[in-house]
Amino acid sequence: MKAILKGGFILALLVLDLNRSMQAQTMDEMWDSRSSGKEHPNIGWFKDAKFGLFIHWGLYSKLAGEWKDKNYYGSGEWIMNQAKIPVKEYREVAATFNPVAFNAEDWAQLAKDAGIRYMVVTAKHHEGFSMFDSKVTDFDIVDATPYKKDPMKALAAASRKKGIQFGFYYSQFQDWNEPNGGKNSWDFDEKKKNYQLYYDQKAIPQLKELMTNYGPLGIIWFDTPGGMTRQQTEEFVNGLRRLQPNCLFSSRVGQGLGDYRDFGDSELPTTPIMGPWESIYTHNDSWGYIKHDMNFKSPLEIIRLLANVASKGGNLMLNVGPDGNGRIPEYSEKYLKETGKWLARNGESIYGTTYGLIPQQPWGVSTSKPGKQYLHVFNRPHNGKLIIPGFEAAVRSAYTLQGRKVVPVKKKGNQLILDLPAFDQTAANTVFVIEYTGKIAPYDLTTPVPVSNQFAMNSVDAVYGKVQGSAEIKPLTYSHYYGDWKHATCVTGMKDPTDAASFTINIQDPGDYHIILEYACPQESAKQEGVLLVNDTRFLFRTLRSSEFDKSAPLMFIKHTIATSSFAKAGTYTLECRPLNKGKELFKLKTIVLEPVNAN
Ligand code: JFZ
Repeated sequence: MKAILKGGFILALLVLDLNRSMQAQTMDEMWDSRSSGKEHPNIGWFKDAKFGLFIHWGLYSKLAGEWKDKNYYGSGEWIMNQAKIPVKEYREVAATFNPVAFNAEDWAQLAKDAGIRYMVVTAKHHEGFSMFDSKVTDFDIVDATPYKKDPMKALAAASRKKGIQFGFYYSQFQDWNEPNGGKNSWDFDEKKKNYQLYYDQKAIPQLKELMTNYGPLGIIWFDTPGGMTRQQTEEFVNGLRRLQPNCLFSSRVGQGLGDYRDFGDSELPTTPIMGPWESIYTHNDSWGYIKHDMNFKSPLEIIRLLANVASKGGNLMLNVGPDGNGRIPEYSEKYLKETGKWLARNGESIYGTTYGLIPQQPWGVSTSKPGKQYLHVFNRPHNGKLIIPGFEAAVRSAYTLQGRKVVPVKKKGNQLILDLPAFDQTAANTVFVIEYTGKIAPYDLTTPVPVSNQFAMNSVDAVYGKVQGSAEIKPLTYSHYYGDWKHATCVTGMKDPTDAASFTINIQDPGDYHIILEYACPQESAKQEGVLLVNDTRFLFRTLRSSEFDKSAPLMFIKHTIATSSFAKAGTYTLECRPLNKGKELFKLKTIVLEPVNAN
C-alpha cells in the first residue's frame, strides 16, 4: 500500500503546484483527508460508472469562437472574458439563441450508445446565463431567448429513462454577468463586490431550483470556487445537502469539501489513486463549441484513455460541446459511437473495476476485479509473448475477454509469460483476463521498468526516477491555446553534478538499444554537458535547445538520441542522469526512451 500512498502523494504535490490564471482558487488541492476519510453513502454508482459525458452548452456555443470578425482559440466558453465583451452586449446574444435542433432523446441515446453511465451538463457556466428555467433571473433560456423552453427538463428526463445518472455543472462563484459575481473585472470593480450577496441572491436560490425541479440528481459539478471561507462553504454544502442527500458534489465546491476528487483538466495520474476520483478531458481542444476547433480525439485515443484512467482507479468524464443549434459535433457523435461499440464487447474490463495491480507495461495497462486482472493490450509484443513482471499469485486461468479462448501461461522466475494468439494489431485495445488466487504485490514505483525488444520503443517516465541533491520530480502545466491545459511530469532542478535522477530498468531481451532523452530545454540551458550512466558506462551528451517553460505556451520536448548501448544480459540495470558541470538547470527531463536497434 505504501507505493499507492506515494502515488497519491506525488499527485497531491502535482495538484499543489498548479498555478493557473483561469481559476479563482485551485480547490482540488484542498480535497484532503478531512473529506476523503468518510465516503458518501451514494458513491458506489460513481465508482463503478467509469465513463461520464460532460456537456458544455451555453450562449458561448452560439458565438462558436467568433466575436466581431475575430476568431478565438482555446476554451470557447471563456470568449466573453477573452474578448472582454461588455455585459450589455453579451446579453444581446441571448436574443439570437434558438437551439431548435436540440433533441434530448438523441443526446441521451448517443450517451447510451457510447456506453456512458453519467452525464453532467452546464446549467450555468461563468458567463452567467442560465440554461434552465429560473425564477431568480430573466437572463435564462426561457425568458431571454426565442427558444423559450427548458432543455434541461427534457434532458434530465431522457437520461434517467435510459438509466444514465444525470447531473448539473454549476459555476457557483464566477458569474461575469452579475455585479457581485466573481471575476468580471472589465465591467465591474472587483473591490466593490459583495460575494455573499451574489451567493445569497443568485447562486444558492438557483442551486435550490436545480435540486428541486429536475428530479434526483447524481452530481452537482461545482467549479472554480472562491469568495467563501471554509465555514461558509460548509454551511453552503450542508444547506444544499438537505435538498438531495443522495446527490454527489464535486471537489471543486472548494475548501476540501466534496465527495470525490477531480483532477485538473486533462490531467491523468501515472500511478493508482485511492478513493473516488475523475479525470476530465474534452473531445477536441475546447469545452464549449468552437466552429474552427476540429481537433477531435480518435476512437482509439478515447478507448485507450478510458482504459488508462480506469487502470489508475478513476472515471473518465469526456466533454462534448454542442453548437448553438443544439447539435453535437458530427465527429463527437461518430467517435463516441465507435467507443461504445468497443465498450459493448469489452465493458466487463472497465465498468465496476478498480486500478490494476500490474504497473504500466510497454504493452499497456491493467484493471482489476476480485481475483481477476484485465490486461488491456495496446501494443502486441512482436513474438506474442506478453510478460508480466513480479506476478507471485497462482494463476487459475488466462483467456481472451472476447470469445473466452484459453491463453497458455508460463511462469519464469517471478515473471508470468502469456502466449498471445494472433490478433488485429491495429485494434485500439485487446483485452485478456487472468484469474488468480492469492495476492499480487501492491503497485510499486520502485519496480524496475521493463525494457524489451518486442516493442518499437520503451519509455522510462520521470515519475519512476529517484532523485538526489536539488533534483525534483515535478508536474508541469502549460497550454497551447487558452485554458487547454496539458500536463507533463519531469525531473527538474539538475544544476550540479550532485543533482541526479536514477532509474532502474529490467532488460528483458539483451541486445543493443538507442538511448533517447526526451526533454525541454530553454536557450539559457542549451549547450551544457550532461552524463548518462548505464551501470558504470558513461555516455556524454550536450543539451539542445527546445523551448522555455511558460504556462500559457506549449512546452516543447525534443527527442535527443544520445547513445547506443549494449545490454549483454537480461536483468536489472540502473540509468543515471546528471549534469557534468555546475551551471544552469540542465533540462526538464520527461522520459528516457530505449529503442531496440534490432526489434524482433
Ligand atoms: C474550469 C472552467 O473554467 C472551464 O471553462 C471548464 O468548465 C473546465 C471544465 O473547468 O477550468 C478549470 C478549473 C479548474 C482547474 C483547471 C481549469 N484546475 O483546478 O486545474
